[in-house]
Amino acid sequence: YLSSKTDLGITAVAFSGGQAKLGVDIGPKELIKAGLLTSLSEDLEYTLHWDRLVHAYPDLLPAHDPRVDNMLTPLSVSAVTKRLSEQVYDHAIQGRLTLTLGGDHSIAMGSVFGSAKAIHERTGKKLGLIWVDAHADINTPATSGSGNIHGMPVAFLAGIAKHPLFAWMQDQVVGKRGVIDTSRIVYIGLRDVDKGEKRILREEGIRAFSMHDVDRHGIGKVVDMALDYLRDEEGDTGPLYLSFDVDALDPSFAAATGTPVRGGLTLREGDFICECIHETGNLVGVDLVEVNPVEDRSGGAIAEETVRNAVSLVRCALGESLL
Ligand code: B3U
Ligand code: MN
Ligand code: MN
Repeated sequence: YLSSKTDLGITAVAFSGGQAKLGVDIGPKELIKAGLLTSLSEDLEYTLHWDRLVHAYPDLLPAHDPRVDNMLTPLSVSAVTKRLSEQVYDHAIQGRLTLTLGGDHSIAMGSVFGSAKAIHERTGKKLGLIWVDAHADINTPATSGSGNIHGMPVAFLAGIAKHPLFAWMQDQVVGKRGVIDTSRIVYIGLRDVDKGEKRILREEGIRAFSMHDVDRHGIGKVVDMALDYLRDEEGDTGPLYLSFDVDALDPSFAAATGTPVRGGLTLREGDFICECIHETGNLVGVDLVEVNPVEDRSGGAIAEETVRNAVSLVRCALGESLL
């Protein structure tokens, strides 16, 4: 589904407006400082297409951005994700693999939208979305307890949630309802899912592998089941998008994040998921989000560890472990 296996389109997004804690906006800078991009070009031999900017989109952020229908800072989130969707689209329409560094998880509304649109135009195929996270991020504005939009991106992408402020997401409908069909979403790592979200998952019949499933079956079986679920009769998964929230990892591996939840994936389990998705040869886009270096009261060691592990996840998704 890509025009080359080595062209990588990178977008770095310094955005924290999908939730309330400052610091997640410096995630991309820290990932880059830790050598992520040099290792992708030097070790993994990708040709990087990067504007060398970490986008904060100051021109898009309104001075006044009050709560609307229970959504916090909706104007900022909508404007930034719309712009990001265009940036990712511009990479993806040229057949590049895309990598988007966040930022909080609301940015996936833009990155996944841009990728899904480009892939559909290029190949006629619908994107499969693998969402690795402690949380389901499928609240609607009505079900959300926090009002934080980083808890809602899947609902908007699937068209379960719709809102006039996010009308741009309905401009070009690739799927039946939203840009991603609910039948092409699969979760891994869930362990902190709100009551309203559980109801949505059940009603929509969305495939989700919780930490309970990881314990029961082991990560190998879970990843097999997740990929099998997306396969067609010929065994093809179709184009795959990996949206990885670093809080899917256990806090012992990734505590520098806004909402750490105990009982998560080990680093190896996280890396393994990424490796298996790479192995399919069908990966077209990756997000790595919710690294918050400020969420560290240890003087830096925890943030450094989280950043290092996040770098490992991305490297594994991009082929690090191939011999
Ligand atoms: N489900 C809660 C909490 C949450 C979602 N995503 C994160 N936290 N990182 C919410 O606010 O929607
Ligand atoms: Mn998330
Ligand atoms: Mn999360």
